[in-house]
Amino acid sequence: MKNKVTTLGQFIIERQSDFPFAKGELSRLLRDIGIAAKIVNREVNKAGLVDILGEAGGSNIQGEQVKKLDVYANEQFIAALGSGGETCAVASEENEDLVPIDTLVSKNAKYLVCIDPLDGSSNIDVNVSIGTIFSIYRRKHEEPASILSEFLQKGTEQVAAGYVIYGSSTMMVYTTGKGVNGFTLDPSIGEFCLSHPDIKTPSTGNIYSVNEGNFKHFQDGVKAYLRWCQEEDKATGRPYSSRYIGSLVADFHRNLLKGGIYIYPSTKKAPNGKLRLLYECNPLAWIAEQAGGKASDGKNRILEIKPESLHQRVPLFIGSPEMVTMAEKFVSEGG
Ligand code: AHM
Ligand code: MG
Repeated sequence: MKNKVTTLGQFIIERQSDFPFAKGELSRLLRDIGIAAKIVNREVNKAGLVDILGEAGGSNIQGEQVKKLDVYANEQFIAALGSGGETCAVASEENEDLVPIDTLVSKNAKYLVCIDPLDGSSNIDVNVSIGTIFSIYRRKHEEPASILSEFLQKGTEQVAAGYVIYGSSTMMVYTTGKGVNGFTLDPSIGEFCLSHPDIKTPSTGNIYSVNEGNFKHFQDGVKAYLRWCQEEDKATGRPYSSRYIGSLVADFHRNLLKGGIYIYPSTKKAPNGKLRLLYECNPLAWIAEQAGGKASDGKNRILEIKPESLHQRVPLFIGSPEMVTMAEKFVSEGG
């Protein structure tokens, strides 16, 4: 007999009782994100047809403007969140300012969404895995004037967070604070199906992921940690393997399943690193922790950093807990 298939929609309904005070709004919001992800997935899959359909940013054979995929993804997610009616504003990597959702259905919406609609910009046009990252907060006050400050909640206040990876298969992975579950898109039925229930990350691994091209610009503690990763040591399985795709979601996802550490440290040019706290680091940090992993800026827990602005950057050390702890030790000792 075939195993029972659980779709994302069924799973969300089954888990609704995890939120005894919610009336199904968060479930509907997650479902809306799943629908937008499928639409974006369709376009991402067609990206290889640029010669036929027209290059992103240029025009197609009908002379129509072809949207860049990241712009397209942003519009799709914002439209899905807008028509769903549960979101009152969105903070997106693609928009300098907050995007208020002002529709009749969203008048009393309770949720705020932070999103990186299509992460891994350098990989979008070259058929390499990319992703979407999202983070959801509950509104604390009703006054419109407070919306910006409500987006600046610590990561510990997230009510749901997840990512979609557009890879060799497309997956959605999310948490609502009760573990992490992964769903693989079955294109033949157009549904995300539960494929990775209750994901747990190994406590240690043998992969380190960092842009070593920037090595010269790293602080001494990070350099010392990377040299340590490359040393030979049978007991800890070193030297570790270096794996770096340059798409945060893809690098994070692989390390989550196999064990490993992803690092985007501060550099001389970028003292706060590159990645954004609200829609890149916080959601992945919560997923990592929910899977038994760890996420830090080299010193402090990512989820406890109080954001000061929407597009704030922070250094990121994330993955298997023992590896992140070891990297922190090198950083604190300074080399
Ligand atoms: P993006 O939001 O412009 O795509 O930048 C984020 C990406 C991450 O996905 C990736 O891990 C990192 O930037 C790679 O940066 P670099 O090319 O500096 O190594
Ligand atoms: Mg990004």
